[in-house]
Amino acid sequence: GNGVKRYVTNTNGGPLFVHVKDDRIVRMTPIEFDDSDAPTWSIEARGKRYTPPRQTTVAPHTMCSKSTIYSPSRLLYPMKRVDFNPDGERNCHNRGISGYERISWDEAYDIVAREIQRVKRDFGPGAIMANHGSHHTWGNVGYYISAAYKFFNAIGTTKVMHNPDSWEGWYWGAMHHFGHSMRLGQTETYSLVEDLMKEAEMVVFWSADPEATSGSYSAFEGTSRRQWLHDLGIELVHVDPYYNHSAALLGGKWIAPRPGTDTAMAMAIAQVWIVEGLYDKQYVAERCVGFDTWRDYLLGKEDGIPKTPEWQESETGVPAREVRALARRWGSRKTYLGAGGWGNGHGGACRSATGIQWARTLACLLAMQGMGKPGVNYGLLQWGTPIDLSFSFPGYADGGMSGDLEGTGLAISLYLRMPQLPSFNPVTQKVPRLRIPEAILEGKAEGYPWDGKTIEGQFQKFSYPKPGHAPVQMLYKYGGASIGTMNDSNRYVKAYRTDKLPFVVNQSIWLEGEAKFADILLPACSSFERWDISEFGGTGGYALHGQTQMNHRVILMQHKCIEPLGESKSDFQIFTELASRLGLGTYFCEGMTELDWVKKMFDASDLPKHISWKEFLKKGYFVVPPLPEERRDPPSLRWFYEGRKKDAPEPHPLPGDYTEKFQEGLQTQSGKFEFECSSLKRFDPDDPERPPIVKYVPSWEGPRCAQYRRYPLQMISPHSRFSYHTMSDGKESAVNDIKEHRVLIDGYYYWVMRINSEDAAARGIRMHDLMRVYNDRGAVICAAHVTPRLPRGVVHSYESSAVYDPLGEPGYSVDRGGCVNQLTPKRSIAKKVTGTAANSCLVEIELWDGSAELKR
Ligand code: MGD
Ligand code: MGD
Ligand code: 4MO
Repeated sequence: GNGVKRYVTNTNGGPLFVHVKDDRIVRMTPIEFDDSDAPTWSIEARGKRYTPPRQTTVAPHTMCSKSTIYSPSRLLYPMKRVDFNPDGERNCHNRGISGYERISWDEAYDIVAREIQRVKRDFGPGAIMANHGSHHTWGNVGYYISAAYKFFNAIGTTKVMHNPDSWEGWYWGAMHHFGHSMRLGQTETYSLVEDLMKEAEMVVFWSADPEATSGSYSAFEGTSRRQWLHDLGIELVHVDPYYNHSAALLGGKWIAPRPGTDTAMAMAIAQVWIVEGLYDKQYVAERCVGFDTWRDYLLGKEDGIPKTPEWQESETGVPAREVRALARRWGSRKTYLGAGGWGNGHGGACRSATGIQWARTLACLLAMQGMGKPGVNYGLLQWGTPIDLSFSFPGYADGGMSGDLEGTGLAISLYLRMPQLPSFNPVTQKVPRLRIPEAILEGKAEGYPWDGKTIEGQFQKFSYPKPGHAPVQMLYKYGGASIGTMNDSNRYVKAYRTDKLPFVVNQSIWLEGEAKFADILLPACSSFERWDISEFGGTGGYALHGQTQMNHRVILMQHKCIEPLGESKSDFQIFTELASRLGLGTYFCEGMTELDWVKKMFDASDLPKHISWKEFLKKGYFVVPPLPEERRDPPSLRWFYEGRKKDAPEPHPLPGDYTEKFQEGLQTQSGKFEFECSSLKRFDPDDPERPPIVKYVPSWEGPRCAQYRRYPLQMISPHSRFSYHTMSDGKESAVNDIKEHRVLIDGYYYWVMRINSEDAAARGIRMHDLMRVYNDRGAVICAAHVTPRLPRGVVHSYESSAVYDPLGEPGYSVDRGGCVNQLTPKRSIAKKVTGTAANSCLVEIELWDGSAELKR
């Protein structure tokens, strides 16, 4: 009625009904299912039936979408930096300060196309570097692992090799003990909700705050399930320096080790189990190898130091009796380990200098308790709902229209169902994402790859420049996140402000962060302004079957709810028109519109067996019926525990990665859980940072370091509860009004940093005072949130400010936008890996006197 039309869309924080009047979004709501939608599963546990609510949920960062779509920070027109002349003075050193003028799309395309041709002609293959963020407004066709990959392959680009930042310690560490490389060190994820509910007596949340991070892309789907924990009488423990939102909501015992010291605590737990016989000896004997070597290390036979609860006390600050008590409870109860917000594979502790040790030690703990036994597995009710995974619908990482058979999941998951022109990147030169500044400023960079095909993928060191390739002359960037999300990010600012990078084009929805350092700006529209198709939380790729975080499988038509704002266009459209300038238009889009591709993907899925295209277009979503109870997938790793053939519904690992017989045993050389890792032995048995058995080495940026005297506060910067990285922060978004996110002081929205009450008092700091947070890398102004939810010596701020607002010369002055990643170390977790150690960061804090000076 009254001229309001209801559309449907999907986002990385859940699906939405979008109510539109006169081409303007007026309201957004989660989807409530009706009787025509498929039924909901239920789980019977301990004499009761549990059923999740019949609706989808929405994350805060999605709920504020209206304010980010109509944000004053939207980039609405193609722009050129005023003092950038492609045929004359480029004034690269003025990037970030000189301002923009509006130009036509034609002029913008001409400049970008001519620059692409020029750098290839004058320098050769590799001169164009292409980079994108990790995330996107949603949609399988418009996604970057779809349209952008096709375009970047088509023109030939030096690829920016992302590090596996979400998985870090699991990928570089835990994977060597149990394989699962195709999940980057996360183990199988099937039917664990039911097993936990039926069997577990305790859940240990370790560096896990699913109520803040909601797994990935799954809004509050897990929240209703975790409400059942109390009813089921399951005991909870939270190990986190921050009394996080999950601890606050669910209750339980809170243990707060100093950041980056958890390994010591975990080893002490193992030591107690060994001494008191509280582990599964049969499992360790039959399903594992190398235990004796690790046991000897824990008992002090190697270095004379038994790793007792008393030993760990000086490292972690956690009283020995608490660790001993936890070890005894855990060793005598069927316990789920919820490591990181997914339950396994994530966690802020994996993104620190000791992240590899942490993930490895936790993997060893779970092996000692019989990983795969009923009630003993990874999880915190986030992954593993009993939905039907045999219904085929591609995930967003499965390649979309990219044609990219090498760099996406296309070859495995989609190509045969959705034939398309293949695309190959003729350039094989790569630059590690965390080393972009060095590549540009010093002309050199090295890294280890993110390649999960095999365990050994990560050992293939690469260097920039690659022999015979051109140095990077041009950057094609998607969005403006890096200053808020990468480490020691003043480096990125400096790299932009130099002649060594003669051309930068940024294709972005918002004019924020590093987008303000581009020469040419191409305005992209949001997913609300274009057609697409996707599944709620349907990630695919390395996060195969991420849908099991959801209570229902919901596949969505993403309606074009409104016309693109201003002169913005969809990424697909921009790429099509730019490709046309290079004679590649038809090759890029295959003569199809976005809506044609959406229909093609619909046809490639199992949807047409259940719903017509017309009906799907009209209704906007389809709920996949759940499996009948007797046909549910078996719980993960039960096959391994019972010594059977693998029966998990995943095509991992590669057939050739099995040692004895196909589908028998783990991916490791022995086929068993390896306390002593044969892959690390083969690679470098003498690496002190990653020895074959896991050992405790104190953090290279922590309380044991010399600089701790000058910078006595450990800053952790985990993922924001309210924004999705830089998306929905800043932009005058409604999220800014959440006082835990930003605080309005004297007309400016300041980023929040949490500080222990006594640490604050010692510095004369009170609630919402402006603080200067600094170290040798930079200084950031934050609003103080004084709290008892942190132990002394630890400060907590979320990463990912979208706003970079230097008070003086960019790269050399105080930032009041809140990019705390200006303070985090660029050093990799370990020498022979490329990974972020963002959570190992020493700082000092003082009341801010208004000064803009970086050094004093
Ligand atoms: P995102 O905000 O996901 O951050 O770091 P990034 O990948 O740098 O970047 C997405 C970008 O794409 C944004 O600029 C957005 O505006 C743009 N974008 C979104 N949708 C579209 C679209 O449709 N079209 C176009 N053209 N652009 C679009 C994430 C990274 O941060 C991650 S994943 C992790 S796990 C790390 N975590 C972490 C941490 O724990 N602590 C600290 N201190 N730092 C961290 N950084 C890492
Ligand atoms: P983090 O917030 O980095 O999340 O998901 P996770 O990796 O699980 O870390 C979880 C907890 O670890 C935090 O509560 C933090 O206090 C704690 N922690 C930090 N250092 C230590 C330590 O040394 N020891 C211990 N024991 N705990 C520590 C990340 C995941 O979240 C990812 S990778 C992405 S890309 C998504 N990002 C994201 C987002 O930006 N916003 C929202 N709302 N949700 C998100 N979900 C996803
Ligand atoms: Mo991540």
